[in-house]
Amino acid sequence: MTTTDKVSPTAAGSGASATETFRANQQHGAPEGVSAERVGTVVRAVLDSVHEAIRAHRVTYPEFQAAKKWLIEVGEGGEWPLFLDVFVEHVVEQVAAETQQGSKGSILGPYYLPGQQRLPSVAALPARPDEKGAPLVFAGQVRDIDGRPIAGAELDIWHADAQGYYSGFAPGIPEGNLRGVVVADDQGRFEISTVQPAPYQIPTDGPTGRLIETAGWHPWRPAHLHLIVRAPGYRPVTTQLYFEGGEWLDSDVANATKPELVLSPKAQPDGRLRSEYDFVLDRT
Ligand code: MBD
Ligand code: FE
Repeated sequence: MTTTDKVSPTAAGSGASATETFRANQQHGAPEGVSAERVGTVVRAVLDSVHEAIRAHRVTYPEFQAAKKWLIEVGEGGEWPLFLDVFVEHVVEQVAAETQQGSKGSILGPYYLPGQQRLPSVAALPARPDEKGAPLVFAGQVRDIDGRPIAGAELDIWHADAQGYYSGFAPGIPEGNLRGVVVADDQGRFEISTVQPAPYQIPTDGPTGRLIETAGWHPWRPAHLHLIVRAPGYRPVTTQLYFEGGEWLDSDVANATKPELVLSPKAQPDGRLRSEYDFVLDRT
């Protein structure tokens, strides 16, 4: 059964679909690259900081029980991928970025689906006949850190629609909509036609949304394109690109924006918005 067979009609269902997707993409057996020693060290440090917060803020029994109830609900609602990618992944990405040259990365988030349609270097992402949103052309070149074009580099791209919904994680959107793997030409060039996505709102009817509301934060991410750019012999770059002047750009709930990742699309004579962005990959 695929994820898209079980899309829930509620906004919070996107969390549950993200949990299924995460599980489906994990290797079976012991997780690779995770040692028992590190579990002891890191979990100890996390628990120590929880204990410190309890002491510093004089956390009470009713508060402890409320926290336990909420944690159970996050699991039952399948919102752990959503919660962890929104509130934790950006720091993991920062640490990982310290050892990688080339284009800036950003977080993967919960809505990546592997195995999408492969498309030529000049292509339109699969879209509905009446797809809403301003037409957008996204073009550029993939090069190595010495400036040489990388022929046949893949741009695995996915983004929300003009209502802020992702195919595979919201009802009524065709499978694979606004997703694709664009294969760059022999000069590493690509030109992708799509539509401008809307900002993304964390579902307000689930436990993550209720926490955000209760804490008085906002549930928004600025509009963004997701990309994984890859080529054999190079370290893949997982990133996101944002839009100049976009709402929530300076207060992303997921803390995943960087100044280098902001596009400035210009209107072309044909009325479509166009943005250029080049990627640089680091050798493995
Ligand atoms: C998103 O669309 C997203 O990109 C992240 C990181 C978290 C939640 C929703
Ligand atoms: Fe996203």
